[in-house]
Amino acid sequence: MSELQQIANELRGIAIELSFKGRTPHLGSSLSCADIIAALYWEILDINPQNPEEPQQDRFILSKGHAVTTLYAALAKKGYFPVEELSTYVEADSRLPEHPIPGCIPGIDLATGSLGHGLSVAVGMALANRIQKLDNRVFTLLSDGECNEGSIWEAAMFAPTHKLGNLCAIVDFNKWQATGRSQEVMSLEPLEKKFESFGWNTYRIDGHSFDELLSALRKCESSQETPTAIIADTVKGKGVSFMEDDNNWHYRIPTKEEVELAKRELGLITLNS
Ligand SMILES: Cc1ncc(C[n+]2csc(CCOP(=O)(O)OP(=O)(O)O)c2C)c(N)n1
Repeated sequence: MSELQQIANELRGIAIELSFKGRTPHLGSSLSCADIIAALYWEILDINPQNPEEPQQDRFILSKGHAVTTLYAALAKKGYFPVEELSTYVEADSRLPEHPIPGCIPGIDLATGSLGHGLSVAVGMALANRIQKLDNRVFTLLSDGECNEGSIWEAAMFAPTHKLGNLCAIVDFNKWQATGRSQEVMSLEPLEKKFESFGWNTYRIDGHSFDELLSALRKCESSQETPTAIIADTVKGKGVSFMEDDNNWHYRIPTKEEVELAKRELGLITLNS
């Protein structure tokens, strides 16, 4: 297992524990994007966790805010806040609410959870960087169901018009939304062609292949004039056999036994432990 895969699985393990402890849903959503978040935070983002307010660094907006447990896991492991604080998740007065809120922990720039807003704000941040001649980039992670919202396509039209080459939108295309198959609720295909026709550099990749993820993410260069869209084909619940591609895990909370089983599958607990 590669080091990056190991990290992604650790993020998955934390997301599973948090769902169990906090009795919060959206576990399948957190698991589908763990590889994307690991690739971003460990290989791509130029960030300074010790000084998150410093303007000269890349920014990441988790537009699909309901998957925040994976982001909390990454931010803790990266040093934005103490790992021990994860145990306070969703408790009264915790800095780790069920959806991300800026001002709670460092590293969260936008309140998300109400879907459809991340790309518009990321566009604004990228434009602000361009105006201020800052060369840092803005990345945002969208979900496929979220791409049904009109606000996404307004932002998608704006970004190429204003030559926002410092912007990268990644779609965690796990083919499910809350109540059904994305294709049946409102079809997005061919999604990469839609972004392309709006003027984006577009890549369609396997969102669980680190080679493909890193190769596509590295193509977002601040010096370019064209924004980048990465359509990442993923599996909801990825990494745990009994959660994969089963949309019950959009809402279901694991039992203690399921937590143990899942962590074993992820290589986080040996059979003897
Ligand atoms: C504006 C808005 N409407 C409804 C919801 C409730 N909700 C939470 S997750 C979700 C859909 C999840 O599907 P998708 O966006 O594809 O993300 P996934 O969980 O599959 O990664 C919905 C409708 C919301 N968060 N925001």
